Formats: sequence, structure tokens, C-alpha cells
Amino acid sequence: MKLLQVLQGEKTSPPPVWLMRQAGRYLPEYRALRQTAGDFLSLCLNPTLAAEITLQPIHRYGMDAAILFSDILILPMALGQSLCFAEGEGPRLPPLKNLAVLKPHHAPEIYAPVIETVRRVRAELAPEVALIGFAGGPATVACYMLDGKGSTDHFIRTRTLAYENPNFVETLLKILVDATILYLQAQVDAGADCLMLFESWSGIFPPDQFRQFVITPTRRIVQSLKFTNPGLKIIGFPRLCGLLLGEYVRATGVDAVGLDTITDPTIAIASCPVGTVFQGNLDPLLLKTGGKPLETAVRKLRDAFQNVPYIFNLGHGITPDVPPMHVAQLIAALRAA
Ligand code: 1CP
Repeated sequence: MKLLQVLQGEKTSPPPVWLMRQAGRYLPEYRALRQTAGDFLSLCLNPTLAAEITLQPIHRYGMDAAILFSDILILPMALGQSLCFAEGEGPRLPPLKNLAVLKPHHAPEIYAPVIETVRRVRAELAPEVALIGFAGGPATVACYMLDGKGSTDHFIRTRTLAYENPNFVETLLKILVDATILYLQAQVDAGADCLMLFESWSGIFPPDQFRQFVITPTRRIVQSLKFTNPGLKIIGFPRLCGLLLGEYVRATGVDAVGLDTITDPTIAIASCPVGTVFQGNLDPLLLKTGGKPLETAVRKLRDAFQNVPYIFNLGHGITPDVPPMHVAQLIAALRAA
């Protein structure tokens, strides 16, 4: 498995490749299946369909890794917060005010279909293709739980609560850390080969809160899972963390770090400990434009990371308006000598 070799510290040329949101609305075969299932949540909770969707991009493009088709908000839903995806508007949850509504003991039963999806995908996937399990980082998941929706105002309720009632936020984060450990352990037991923590909104917190709400909970998750599963590899994605990148990698103990679009590779490499594995960070907009600019940027990134263990990816997810041909073009450019 090329992805695992690199996560173990090997440098390979060309690098392994997978793309955030590689299964999704830009693919006609995804849209077709989505129509038969109705809404997005039903898809996530249907192991037959979710497994098929996970495999769709692998069949079409031959990436080196599949990522479980699910969502970071399945965990809050499993904890008892109601969740829906309004068409074209993203997730909606009733903003969490009382932690007593959360029922961690019920969660494994509710996310059981997702774990079954992991089992099915691993059984169907070729042995050389890795399966990535994932969860949201606790701070990012807490943002959605407290604000009840996406980032329209940079999670103003969460950021206000972080000052007015930090104990409440801390307690929620503790619940999320414990639940995330169990959820990710279940994915590993079902066959996930490595894990990724999507801390997509870590960049909205000032440094001290970043340490308290992002670094400390992440370290707890990483330490616990690595203690139970020696050799397990974990990729962190502290999006928009800026100059705190090096501290995040050192203090959390993640094996690999996903870089966002605005991070300069050379500066990232210089700020992280020797041995860090890097993943990223092509601008997703280049997948929309395609052509020469895409190919040039792909080669430039490959060169920038040639002296470190490196996994090719985007700096954020594929957008629904990407022409499927451009993904093939990206992979061909990357794998060309
Ligand atoms: O069909 C549809 O309309 C649903 C669109 C969709 C899809 C395909 C959503 C809603 N989630 C997903 C799948 C998904 N989400 C995956 C599957 C695997 C893959 O990458 O192919 C993963 C890993 C996620 C993770 C996720 N969900 C993140 C972290 C990564 C990131 O993009 O930063 C976040 C923040 C979410 C929340 C979410 N779910 C869906 C949307 C539209 C959003 C973002 C809402 C916002 O703007 O805040």
C-alpha cells in the first residue's frame, strides 16, 4: 500500500494521490445514486450505497486511497443532536444549549451503518488501495453543534461562548474526544488502514484557544488511538492554522499533516519536525480551470515536496462544479515522469 509506505516515512516518486471530497456531486455516477436514495443523510447511513459511492472515484481514476463516504456531522447526530441537510444550504442542527441532550451510550448503535460501510469497502477494495477512516476534529464538530450551521458568520456563537463560558465548551470537547476515540476505533476494527482528523475550522480561534480547543483534544485522541493500535497512522488537517502548524504537529503527535491551499510548502516543511509526512495542497479552483495551469501547478507541488514523505492532495475539497475530466488530467500529470 503506497499510502501507508509514505505514512511510514518513505519517499516515493510519483507520490500517492487521493483528493478530499473525491466522492461527491461533481461525479455523474454520484448524482445518479443520490437521486435513488433521496437525501444525503440516507446515503451516509446506507452501507450498500455508501460503499458504492466510496469506490466510485477509485474505479474511475485509480487513486491510491479511498476515503469512507460519510460526514463529520454523523457523530453529533449519533450523540443525539438532530441533523438535516437542507438542499444547497449545507448542514442544519438545533444549536446545542444543554449537554444533557447528548447520549454517548447510544452513539455506536446509530453510527453502526457507517462502520458496516467501512467493512464492506475494505472487503471490496484492491489490497494496494488504502482505506482512510475519518472524523471531524472536536473543535470543528463543536462549531457546527453550537452554531447549528456552516461557517456563514465564522461560528460567532461558538466563538462568543468560548469567552463567556469556556467550561461549557471544554465539557463539550471532552464528550467529543471520548466519542471520537470510540468512533475511530470502530472504524479501525472494521478495516480502516489509517485515519484523518478534519479540523477544517481550526483557523477561527486565536492562538491560546487554538491550543486549548484544537491541540489538546487532538493530542488526547491521537495518544489514545496510538496506544491501543501501535503503528496506526493519523493525518491531521488543521485548516487555516497559519504559523501554529509546527506546534500543532509537534504537540498533537499526528504522523502526517494536511496543508491548506494558502500554506507555502517550503515554509511548512521548515516549520515541522524532521520526519513529518505532508499532504496537500493544490488549489481546488485549479481543478475547475484545468489545462496548463493545472498541470504546471501539479508539477510544481511535486517538486516542492520531493525531499519529504508526501501524499498529493488538494488544499480543500473538490467543488461540485469540477469537470470530471480534469481529475483524470491531474492524476496523469502527477504520474507522468
Ligand atoms: O450530496 C450532497 O449535497 C452532500 C454534499 C456533501 C458530501 C458529498 C456533504 C455535506 N458532505 C459530503 C461528504 C464528506 N464530507 C466526506 C466524504 C468523503 C470524501 O471526501 O469524498 C468528508 C470527508 C466530509 C467531511 C466534512 N463535512 C468536512 C471536513 C472537510 C471539509 O470540507 O472541510 C466538513 C466541514 C463537513 C460539513 C459539511 N458536510 C456537507 C457540507 C456541504 C459541509 C460544509 C458546510 C459548511 O459550509 O460549513
